Amino acid sequence: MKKLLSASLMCADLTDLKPAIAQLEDAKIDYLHMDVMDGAFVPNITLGFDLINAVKKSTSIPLDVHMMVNEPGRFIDRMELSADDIICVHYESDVHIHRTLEMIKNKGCRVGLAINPQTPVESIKYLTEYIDMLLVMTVSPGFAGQKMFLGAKKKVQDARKLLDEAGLRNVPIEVDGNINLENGKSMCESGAEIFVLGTSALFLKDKAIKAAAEDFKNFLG
Ligand code: S6P
Ligand code: MG
Repeated sequence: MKKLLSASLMCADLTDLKPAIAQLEDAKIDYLHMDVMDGAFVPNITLGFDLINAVKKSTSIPLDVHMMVNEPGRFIDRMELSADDIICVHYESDVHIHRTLEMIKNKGCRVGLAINPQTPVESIKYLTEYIDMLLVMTVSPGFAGQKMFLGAKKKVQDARKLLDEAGLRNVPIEVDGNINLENGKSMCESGAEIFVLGTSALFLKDKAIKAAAEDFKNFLG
């Protein structure tokens, strides 16, 4: 499966998004990763639905919306998205998350399911047929600039095995949190196919976005 890059927009210059999005288009980034936080499921508040809808209208890059909010089903209707866009919700964020996965499918978007570092991959065993993507968090969600948790590599391997055994080789694994040039390759070898790039690999002080994206792609080979 082709390796895809998803740029974490909360790590861009939030006072000047248009040039950042133009650079991401130029760099042929595959997705814009939009982090939605509610100050309850995670201890931070980030991008909101008005911004998501505005960004959607301003670019042809598909959106990869990562909902870090309690009961995300309450907000699915707030987003004006299309069939290429992913809405990803956390397994831990609703006791009836299966219903939310169906809501996303009925809306006509791609369905993503995310799991926190401590959530066993087996937790999602009976939900795999409802999803188009599995997001394995490689940090505890809430903030950019954190360090990858120690079990991340093994967890991606276990997640890939679970999906393959379910006959779902075509369901990609996304990794999010501290993905960089050092750990990118082992994430890739472990079975990750979509890489969320933030402060560790794409929005860097000493390198332009396009050059950083190219370095990461070349590195993966
Ligand atoms: C974190 C969020 C992520 C971050 C991304 C930032 O809760 O879901 O998408 O934006 O991890 O990248 P980095 O390289 O700063 O960790
Ligand atoms: Mg994220």
